[in-house]
Amino acid sequence: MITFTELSALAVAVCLIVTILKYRAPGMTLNRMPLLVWEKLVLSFMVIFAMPAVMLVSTMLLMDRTANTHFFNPAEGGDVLLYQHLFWFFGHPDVYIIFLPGAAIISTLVATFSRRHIFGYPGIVVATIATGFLGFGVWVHHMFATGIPQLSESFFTAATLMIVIPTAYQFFCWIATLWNGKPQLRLPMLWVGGFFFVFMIGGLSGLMLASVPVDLQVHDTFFVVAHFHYVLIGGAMFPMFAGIYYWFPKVVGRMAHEALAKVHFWLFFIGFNLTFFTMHFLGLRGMPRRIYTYLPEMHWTGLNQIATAGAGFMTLGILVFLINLFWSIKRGTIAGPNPWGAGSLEWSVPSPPPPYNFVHIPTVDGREAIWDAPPNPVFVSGIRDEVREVLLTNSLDAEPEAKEEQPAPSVWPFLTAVVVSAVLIGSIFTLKAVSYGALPIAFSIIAWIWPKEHEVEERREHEKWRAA
Ligand SMILES: [Cu+2]
Repeated sequence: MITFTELSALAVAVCLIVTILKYRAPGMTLNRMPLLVWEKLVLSFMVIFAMPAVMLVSTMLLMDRTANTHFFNPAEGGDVLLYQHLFWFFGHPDVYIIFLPGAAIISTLVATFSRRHIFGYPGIVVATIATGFLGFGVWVHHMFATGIPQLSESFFTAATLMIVIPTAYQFFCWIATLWNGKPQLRLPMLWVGGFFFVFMIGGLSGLMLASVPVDLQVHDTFFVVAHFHYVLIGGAMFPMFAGIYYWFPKVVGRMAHEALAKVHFWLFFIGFNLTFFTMHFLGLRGMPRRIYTYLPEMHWTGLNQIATAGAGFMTLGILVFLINLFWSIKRGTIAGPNPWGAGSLEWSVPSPPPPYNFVHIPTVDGREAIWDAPPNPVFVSGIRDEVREVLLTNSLDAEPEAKEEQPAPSVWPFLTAVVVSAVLIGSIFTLKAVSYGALPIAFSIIAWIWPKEHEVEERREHEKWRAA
C-alpha cells in the first residue's frame, strides 16, 4: 500500500509542477507567484526525489517476506541498516514535505492580516528552495544510535543545524511583516500565534537533538516523541487549522462560528501543551517510547496522568471543531467573495467559486493580484468561454504561448482510479488480481481517451458556461 500510495503521490507531483509552470495567469511571473504556489512547486520536486526511496524499500521488504530475498537479513549477507538508510532518505525530506505547506499558509495569512506585502519575499523563496535541498542531507540524524562513524555523525549534525537557518529566516520575515503592517487579530491569526509558540519550542528541542551526545542520552525516550509532536503538530496541524478557518468561507460561502472556533483553539492549544510538554520531562526521566505500562517505582505516573488529561482536552477541541463545521456550513453568516480583504486571486471570484473558477482569465500586476490591480483590470481576450479553453503561458514570465482546450468533465478518470485501486489492493492478497484486473483497467483507460465525435457541440449542451 505504501508503494501504491507513493506512486499516486508522484503522479500528483508531476501534475502540480506542470500546472504551476505552464498554466499561470499572464503577468504572474515566477517573481510574483504567491508563496503558497512556490511552496507547492518545491514540495512537488521533493516528492519526486524522496518517494522513490520509500517505494524501493517497501518493495524490498515485501520481497524479503514473500520472495525469499535477503536484502535486510544479516544471516544471508543482507544489511539491516540499509532499511533505515532508505527509509529515512524518504522520511526526513517528508518532514519538510509536511512542514512547507504549513510555512506557506503562515506566510499567506501573515501578509493578509498585516495588510501589507510579505517582508523579504525573494528570501522566503530562496529559503523554501534551500529547505528542499538541505532536507535531503540530514537523514542520518535519525540513526545516531546505530554506531555510525564519527565523521558522519559530525557531518549530519552540522547539516541538521544548517537547516534551521532557512526556517529561522522565514520566522524573522513573518515577525517583520507583522511589525511593519497593521495586524488584525481575526480568527485564523489565533492559530498563527499558536503555531509561533508551539513550532518555536519544537525547533529548540530539535537543536538539542541534533547534537550527538544529547541524542544518544534521550534516544528512544519520550523526549523524542515530545519533539516531533511539537514540530509536526506545530508545523502542520496549527497552520492547517489556520488555513481551514481562512479558506472555509471561500469553500462553503459562509463564515465559521467565531466563539466556537475560539473554544476549539483554546481547548486544543492547552491540551496539546499539557500532553506533549510533559513528555519532555518523562523522556529526561528515562521513560522509553513504545511501552504501554511500567512499574510505579519509576515515578512517571503523575506526568503521564497530565499527558492523558491533555489528550482529553484536544479530543474535546476537535469535537467542538466538527460541530462548528457542520453548524457553519448550514447557518454561518454569508461570507461574500473576499471577507478578509485578501490579495490573492482566489478571493476575486464568488464564494464558493463556480466550477470553472474564472469566466475571463485575469492578468496579474503584482505579488498580491487584487491589492496591486490597476484601476481598470485587464482580462485575457480571445479565449472561448463556451468550452473549457485555457491559456498556456511560459514558465518564467507567464507570457501567453498558446491556447489549449481542456477535456470536458468525464466520469472515466474517476472510474479508472477506482479500478486501479481495487486491482492494487487485490494484488496484496492474490497475484491473480493483476491478470484479471488488467482488463477493466485497459477498458476504462481506453474509454477515457477514446476520441469523441462532435465533442464541442456536446459540451455546449452539458456545460452552461455563459449562463453562470
Ligand atoms: Cu529528521
